[in-house]
Amino acid sequence: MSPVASAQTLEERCIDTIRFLAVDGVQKANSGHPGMPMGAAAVAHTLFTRHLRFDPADPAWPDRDRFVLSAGHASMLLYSLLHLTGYDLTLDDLKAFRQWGSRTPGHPEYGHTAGVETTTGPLGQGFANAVGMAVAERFLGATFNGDGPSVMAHFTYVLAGDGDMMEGISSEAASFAGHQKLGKLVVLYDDNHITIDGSTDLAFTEDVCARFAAYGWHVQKLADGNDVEAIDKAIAAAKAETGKPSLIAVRTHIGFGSPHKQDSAGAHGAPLGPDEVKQTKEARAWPLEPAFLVGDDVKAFYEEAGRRGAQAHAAWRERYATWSAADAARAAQWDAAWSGELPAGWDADLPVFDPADGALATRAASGKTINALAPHLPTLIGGSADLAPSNNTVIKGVPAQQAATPAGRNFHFGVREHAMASIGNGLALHGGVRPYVATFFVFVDYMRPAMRLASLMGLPVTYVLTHDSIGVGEDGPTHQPIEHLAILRATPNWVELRPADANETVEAWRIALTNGDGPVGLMLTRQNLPTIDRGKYGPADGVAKGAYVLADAAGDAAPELILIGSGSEVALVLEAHERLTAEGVRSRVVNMASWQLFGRQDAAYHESVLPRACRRRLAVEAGVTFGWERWVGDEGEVIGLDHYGASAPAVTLFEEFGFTADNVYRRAKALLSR
Ligand SMILES: Cc1ncc(C[n+]2csc(CCOP(=O)(O)OP(=O)(O)O)c2C)c(N)n1
Repeated sequence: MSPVASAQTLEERCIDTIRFLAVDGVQKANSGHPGMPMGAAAVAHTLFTRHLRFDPADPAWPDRDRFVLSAGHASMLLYSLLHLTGYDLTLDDLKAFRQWGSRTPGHPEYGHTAGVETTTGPLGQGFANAVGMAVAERFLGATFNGDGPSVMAHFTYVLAGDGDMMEGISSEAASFAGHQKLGKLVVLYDDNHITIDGSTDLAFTEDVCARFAAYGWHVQKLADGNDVEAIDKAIAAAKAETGKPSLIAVRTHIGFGSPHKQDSAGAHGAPLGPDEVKQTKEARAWPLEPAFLVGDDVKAFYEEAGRRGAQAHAAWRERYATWSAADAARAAQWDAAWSGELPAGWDADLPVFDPADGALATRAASGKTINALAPHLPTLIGGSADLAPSNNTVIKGVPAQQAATPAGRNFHFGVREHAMASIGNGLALHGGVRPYVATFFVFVDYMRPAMRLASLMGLPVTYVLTHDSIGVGEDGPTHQPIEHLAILRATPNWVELRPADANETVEAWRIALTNGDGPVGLMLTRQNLPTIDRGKYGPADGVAKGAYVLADAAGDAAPELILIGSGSEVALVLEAHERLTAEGVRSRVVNMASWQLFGRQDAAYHESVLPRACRRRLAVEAGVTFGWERWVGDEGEVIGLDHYGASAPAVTLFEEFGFTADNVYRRAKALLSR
């Protein structure tokens, strides 16, 4: 362990400053996690002052190093360093830790606090986000750098704890990173042997270093988490190893310096308490008053690190100027990619589908759309968790993303949905790329933790979710999503889109790419769907409003019946509508592709689509009826599926479960006669 404070050097006082900012912040809030910041202070200090390239004046500089605090509960560690190095975070902000309206929430929140690269707290997510950031860096470097000065060449660092290492997602992500040989990813593992329940011996006794070595990582082990020189050297060695991602396992001591709580779970998630704070400060020969003490020399030391970063940023700007002058077209692409705006003409080649061309699965229409977009959007990248041929996500004629082909745009995530979704978040967080990820819709169950965070952070990730209902057919109930639409519709800021035909699928992609401030999921069919005759029915771009009138009662008469459908069920509803219309019923068809988008429209638009006066409403969707009462009202009905599916050909399943035009017709008649 380090010498006590009586013999303290400036750097040791810097490190104790971090420790006591965390101790005082948690104590003042009377809530939070002091232990890990105390134990890992020297690790973070060494990284921030000797390696991390950042500019506090411009936290969004594209080529900054990324730092992810995967152990988000140790947020005071990050906030302290952001404050000390000169980010827009004051001492008063630290004093308002965990309070209403503060810039220092309990866990770091992306977009809320300058310098926070991603929202962390759900353990393991930050680790996988960082893998996404590292692969984005490699892709952009390979795509844009060329032979001259590099505009994209940075490292991605992670500080992770035992909890991150226990979570399955970090294993998936580490396996992917090892396979991909992400040489500029450096993970510092805060190996303090303590979690909430107590010692890691209770539940976590594997050899983490051996595991990472087996994944193909470069692994180093440090015995003393306070040995700044050893940490410095290890980070330097990790950076020098460019053919493999690096793990540095650092033996640290949770609650370092606390006489009674060091090395115990008592230091993990509760304030030390006034007595223990006092004794800890005494043990470190730290002044008892004032709390939140930052010495002038300490502040100057950290601000100098920030200034070095500003110089690195200035040097990058010069490189960028030379680089952009060498190839204006390339620079224009770069600028567009980073602005998040779509270049002129991006949608010039989007396909238009004709009913005469025959039926088409919406997954197939999506594949054609991706390939029409790809030449215009050079940083549209993505792929599938080993279902690429089924998800139709491959960009034709370009290589896969691999170590040997780092400019490749087709990602093979392997059978790792959880990490895929989180890596997708990391790609979006990094910036410069437009990511999409894909799997069968039912497997969003394996991705939800990361999807929720994408929604919370407002990340423009697109999810291609095919095989969206019992239309899966023979694979049976394990592969047939039933409740999934309801779950995602309940997720704030997650836009679900279930297009009814090929042309709506094109529009759905248009929405996904222009939505900007949040994730969009496209629920697509395995089975063929007829292409709706847009000469006769409403235009496909109606899906932009979530729900729209696809077919109406003759002569603009007020409808006496509204049939509502989504996705593959819209065709059945249309057929039933035609029969009813032929019998003189004033029927309207509403295509409700997205509750989330429809919910965003104003009351007047809602009234124009679902007039209050028309109470006879019948919704049809091959999923749970949960929530549909919102749209059909007290007097409406729903044809849905409140049980799991079955293994049989899709046509049989639709018939057996009542999803036929005939059944829609009969149920509508019954509703009218009630
Ligand atoms: C997915 C998830 N599960 C559970 C938790 C609750 N939790 C927060 S910290 C923690 C223990 C983490 O232990 P470690 O990473 O060793 O952190 P340290 O004790 O060193 O602070 C747990 C279980 C969480 N934040 N995320």
